[in-house]
Amino acid sequence: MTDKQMPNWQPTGLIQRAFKLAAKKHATQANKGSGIPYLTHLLAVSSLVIEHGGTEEQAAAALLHDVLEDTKTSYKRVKRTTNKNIADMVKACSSKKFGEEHSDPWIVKKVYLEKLNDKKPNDPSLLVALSDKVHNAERTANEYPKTADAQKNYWSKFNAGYDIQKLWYTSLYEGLNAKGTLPPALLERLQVAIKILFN
Ligand SMILES: [Mn+2]
Repeated sequence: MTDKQMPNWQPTGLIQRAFKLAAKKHATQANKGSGIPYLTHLLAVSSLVIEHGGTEEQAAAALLHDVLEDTKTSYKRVKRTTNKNIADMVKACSSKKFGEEHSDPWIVKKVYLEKLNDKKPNDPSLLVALSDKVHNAERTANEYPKTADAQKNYWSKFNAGYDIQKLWYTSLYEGLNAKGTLPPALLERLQVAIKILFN
């Protein structure tokens, strides 16, 4: 007799293939200002997705969520390696690239926020997007300096400064929260990190 509970899902090969493609495509990238492989972010986001009830497809999409935006990989390649559901989620998580004429970092963010607001509440990419924002915000909060001067200065290493980052994170939180379908515990983690960063 055992009351051992089985996992909600078993890997079918999708998540393994997603990992293999992500590890290969992001192999030369490190987190901002460190030698830590970028793969840590992808694993953390996928883990958050799984911890909050995500499916294997959502977990696989999390591993690949930056592959279109940050590497030379096509939608077709993602779809061929995994499937259409996953490729569509990855595409939904990507910000559109603009040419030099749109170097204003807010324009890219504004387009992403508009796209987010148009998404149906049951869109499977939303859990991946929220997990991505939670990991970014918590990682930033963990390395955030203690003094006000150093805090303002901290944002200079990002393309967008303090004011844009604040508007970006608060708009993201509001947009994701408004869907009414995402795990409250995960939304709260984003809110807590935002309070630390932009108090
Ligand atoms: Mn990301």
